[in-house]
Amino acid sequence: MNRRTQVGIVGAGPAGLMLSHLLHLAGVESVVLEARSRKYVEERVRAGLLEQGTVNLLNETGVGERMKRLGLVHHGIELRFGGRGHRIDLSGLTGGSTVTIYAQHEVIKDLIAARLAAGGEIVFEAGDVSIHDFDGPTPKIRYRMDRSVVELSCDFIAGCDGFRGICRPTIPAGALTTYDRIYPFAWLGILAEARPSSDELIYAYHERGFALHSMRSPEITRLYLQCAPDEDPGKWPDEKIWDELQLRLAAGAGWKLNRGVVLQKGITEMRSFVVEPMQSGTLFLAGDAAHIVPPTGAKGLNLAVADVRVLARALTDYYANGNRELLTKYSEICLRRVWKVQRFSWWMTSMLHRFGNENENAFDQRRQLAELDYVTSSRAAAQTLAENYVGLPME
Ligand code: RFL
Ligand code: PHB
Repeated sequence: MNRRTQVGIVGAGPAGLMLSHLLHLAGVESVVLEARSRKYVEERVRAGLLEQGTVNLLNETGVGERMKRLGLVHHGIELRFGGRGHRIDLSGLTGGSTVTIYAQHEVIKDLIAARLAAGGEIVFEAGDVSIHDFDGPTPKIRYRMDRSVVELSCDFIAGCDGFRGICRPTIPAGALTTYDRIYPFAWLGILAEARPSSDELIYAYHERGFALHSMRSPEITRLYLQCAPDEDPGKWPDEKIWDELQLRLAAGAGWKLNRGVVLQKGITEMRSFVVEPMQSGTLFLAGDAAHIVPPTGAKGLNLAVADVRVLARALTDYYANGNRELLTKYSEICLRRVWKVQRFSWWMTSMLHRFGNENENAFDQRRQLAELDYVTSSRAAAQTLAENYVGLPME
């Protein structure tokens, strides 16, 4: 079967769905092809922290209603080290900006509902998706639906299929330059039926390793522990996880972490990765397909949304005015933000984690503590953290 659309989008994550939504609002037609089922993508536990700009965009484009009701607005975060907590006043340091805790899969549900209500098309469980002819003006996406092969012709392809998708690897070798850093640790994350033990997020530097206290709702806590990159979650029974979190997050004698039933457990690898350029002919990469950051700065989802804002604007200008200039500059515009966010995520990661014996010595630990001390005692340093954490302005 052959069919046609203006923009073919591979992947129904935050990048693909937001792009489809923004294009629809600008009168541009798209079809989203997703390898997984709707249920799977609506339940996949991932990010939880939205920058001010992401929140504004969801509100301004009519998909912020549930987020306004269920999201938790945070005005600050806490850095814990040396057994003490130090608050970074995000709002006070940024002229009133905040971050919002609202789970990524809730954003996904809201975007899917909005696309379907507007008559948009998302093909779930699309099999064997492949992309073709993007070196010319009529690229094609092939996929399998039930027993038949479908060919979708389009003007442009948006590769929004995440880090392990097919779009980036289909670009001929040699056309892309890869920048990559793998860290010698990972995060063991849990989602637990436990009241958060603090109103704000806690990032803890501890001699046993990093820990993070986050949340999803007044009843659900999200917690992470630094662990080995090849850690077997099977070796971490729930009690051991709670004991370790208590040790690393403790500040002062009386502080007690609320415990509860562990609902989900998983390992997250820590990596910094960028490809340049983020486009090849009529194929444009966005979100994790083009770059990933270690989660310490809470930036991946927000960066994916920032990319597709730029892409939607460029495509809209092309369809409305026949102007290709923004499309030509897509990669250049995105990469300026991408590298600043890479720098911030690397810096937060380097400041807060133990790097292990081979790469680390007593000097590094003293340096990390001095960095934490500086960030929490100098207004200028705290402001640098805060303006990056709430999200740099869009170009
Ligand atoms: P996604 O979300 O991976 O979506 C890609 C979609 O493409 C589909 N797909 C395919 N579809 C068709 N054909 C194929 N061949 C396909 N291959 C893949 C996939 O099924 C999927 O639906 O990429 P996108 O849209 O670029 O979004 C990126 C974000 O998901 C990611 O950056 C964040 O989750 C990262 N992240 C965080 N980001 C934040 O901004 N704030 C946070 O607090 C935050 N915390 C986190 C995180 C990521 C984590 N993990 C699990 C990696 C915490 C964790 C633990
Ligand atoms: C989360 O809530 O999942 C979360 C929050 C902040 C981070 C990373 C993850 O830096």
